[in-house]
Amino acid sequence: MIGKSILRVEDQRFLTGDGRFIDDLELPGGLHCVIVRSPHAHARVRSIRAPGGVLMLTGEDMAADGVNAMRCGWVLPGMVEPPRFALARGTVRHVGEPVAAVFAESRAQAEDAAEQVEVDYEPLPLIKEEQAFKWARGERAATEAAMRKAAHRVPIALVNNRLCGAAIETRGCISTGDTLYCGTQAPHHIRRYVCEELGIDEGRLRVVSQDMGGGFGYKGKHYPEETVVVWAARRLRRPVKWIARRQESFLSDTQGRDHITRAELGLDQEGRFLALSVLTSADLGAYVSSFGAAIAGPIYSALLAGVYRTPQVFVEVTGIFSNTVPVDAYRGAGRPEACYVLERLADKAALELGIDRAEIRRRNLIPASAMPYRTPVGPTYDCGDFPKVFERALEISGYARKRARGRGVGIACYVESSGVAPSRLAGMMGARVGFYESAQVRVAPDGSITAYLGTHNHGQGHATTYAQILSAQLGVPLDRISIVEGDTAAVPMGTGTFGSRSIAVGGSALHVAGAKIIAKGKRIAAHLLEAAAADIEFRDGAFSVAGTDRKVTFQAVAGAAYVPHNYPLAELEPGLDENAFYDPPNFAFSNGVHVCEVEVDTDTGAVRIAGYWAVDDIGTVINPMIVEGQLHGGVAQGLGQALGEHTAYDEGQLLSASFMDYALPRASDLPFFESELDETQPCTHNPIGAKGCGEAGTIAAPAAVINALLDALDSLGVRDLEMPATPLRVWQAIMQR
Ligand code: MCN
Repeated sequence: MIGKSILRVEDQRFLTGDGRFIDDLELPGGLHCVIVRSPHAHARVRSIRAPGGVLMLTGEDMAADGVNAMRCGWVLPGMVEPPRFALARGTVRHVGEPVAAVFAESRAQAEDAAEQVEVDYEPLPLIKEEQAFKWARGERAATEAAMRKAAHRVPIALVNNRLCGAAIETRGCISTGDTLYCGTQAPHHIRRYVCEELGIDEGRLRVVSQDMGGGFGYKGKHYPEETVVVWAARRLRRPVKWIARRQESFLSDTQGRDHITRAELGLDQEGRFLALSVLTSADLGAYVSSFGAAIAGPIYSALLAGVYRTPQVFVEVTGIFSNTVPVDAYRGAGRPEACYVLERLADKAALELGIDRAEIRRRNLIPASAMPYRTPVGPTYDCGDFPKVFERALEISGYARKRARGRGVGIACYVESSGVAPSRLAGMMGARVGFYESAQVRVAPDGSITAYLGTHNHGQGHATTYAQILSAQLGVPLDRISIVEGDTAAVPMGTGTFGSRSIAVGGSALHVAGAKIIAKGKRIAAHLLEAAAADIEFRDGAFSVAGTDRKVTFQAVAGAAYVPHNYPLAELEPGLDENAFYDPPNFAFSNGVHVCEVEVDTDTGAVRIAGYWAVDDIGTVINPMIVEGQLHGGVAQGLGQALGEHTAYDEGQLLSASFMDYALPRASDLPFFESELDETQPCTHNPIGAKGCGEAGTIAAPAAVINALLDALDSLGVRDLEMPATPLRVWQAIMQR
């Protein structure tokens, strides 16, 4: 079962039109809610008025009900956290900030009513350089000293463009007051935040998140509308439904990336890296969203050693506020930004020192023999054979091949902190939540199994891969295993799906719960077989007495557990139902090397991806087909960042609020990807040896593409290109050289 490309069991539902998305849900007697949003980037709200007959609630009503400010999930030491309310109280800090909620019997009526709301704003100047935090990693003085001794110093200035997510279904929240239905990647976290704000016991709110057309990181965060609909449903004593219009998504979904970085690499005569210093300014938007600060600070900075053996690395991140939509996780979350800095620098250094771009990397890769390897920026990599993966990627991509004019090739090596996260480490850096995962394995009397996990499946194939893990462990056929996620009433506890954590953390919790099932099953089997528990073996779905042919099936043991007529009741509870919480001792360090070949039309600046090769080490692979799909999706998003996507603001006004302006890649823009997995380095600290794969492509692709483009344009004298490298930008770079 482990390592088999089993077709995704969940797809039948989607392909036959049986998906149940958030907007499919209609609650009898429900009201439709439309949010009135600020058209100003920064303003004082003087008054809000609605004509008679319009049912409207505002921040003042929330304040009168004692609703607390929104909570963010991770607060860095010394961080400034401007109070953020689900409905604005007094000021607004970005276009799209919720100001009032209007309710009516139909969506159309609510839209009309919202247009009648009159808000008197006093526009304020945009905030400038308002600092949220400073976060540093590594030794500043030692890095400066090493830099001074370097034979070569290579500086670079980079922009990591701001992105936004684009799930097929927009966000939505529906509440009865006792239950919140919403498309979220982290139902238990959302329950906690909403309950804290409304002052209700967590046991009294159920959060349900089913099909939602993708999440991409941004649906894992806490949003104002979640609190608004639960509060309004309680106050109005009617169900309340809010669904974002697409344009509203651009104005209210958290956005991603947005770094400005100046970095310098010091090298010796032979091109060996001696010191790296990185200064980054990270725009957090108007408020600190759930993990916005953590991604810009700890998560990004921890990966700035990358796959390289640089003895001194110093990183300083300044988090700043701006009058824009808050920034938070977007697939990759901090890791693509780190990879981009390192890989652009490696190429620039190669060019300046006259060393081949593969060769300069080869001279600096951390060898497998150095594992476990402690980086100067915090993490200790437990395993990985970076040079092996590297050489293989060069080989399958034909890196050394001579290329036609107008073509270029680029390399990007990455290492990723998947399997987020050891709770203790996160706590030391300001996290307000834990990062374990929980799994419950409930065996029915007939031997079939339902497993409940705190992660969330929104395209990753969990219903299949989790079942594969259990099937391999317990010998129960796949079609007798059901996976339940996304309902706080069914799943005892959970953290959610983000940071490519489900397999490494959720899968491990599942495995630990499965082991408890086997341990208890052995005791039941020992009783049935009249043997000592220590003599019972479990293999191929049956319990047997070691060295004999006496055995009892898993199904028979399950039956005995629930019909305990012949059962050791004095020493064992009936039932076969086990729970496990798994908190990872370390991150799972997925790594890989991606190579991209591009072809540039130098007359128009149009770029075609001519080839894309990836070799990834994600430890033990559960389902190669699903993993390949995850890698493809990730690469597609990474190519989107490199070539087309950009969230543009002008004086606080969003210029890219539709898909006419925000250029997602299309299928016809993408090549066939060639991907290989190296399974020789299983994760050393989790029971299944798996590392995450859900973000890998997004991390490596932008750097691989831009490096390839600069290679293609090298003979034309182009030395720098900003993302997204649209045809206009490429053409301008050629003209301005
Ligand atoms: N897998 C495997 N073997 C491994 C690693 C993973 O078979 N060694 C399988 C897993 O069992 C799982 C899938 O690959 O079915 C992804 O696992 P993992 O890497 O643990 O990532 P998560 O399930 O935690 O997914 C999160 C990740 C993130 S952070 C974003 S954002 C993202 C993504 O996955 N958003 C997605 N992939 C997405 N895919 C779709 N279709 N839609 C999104 O919104």
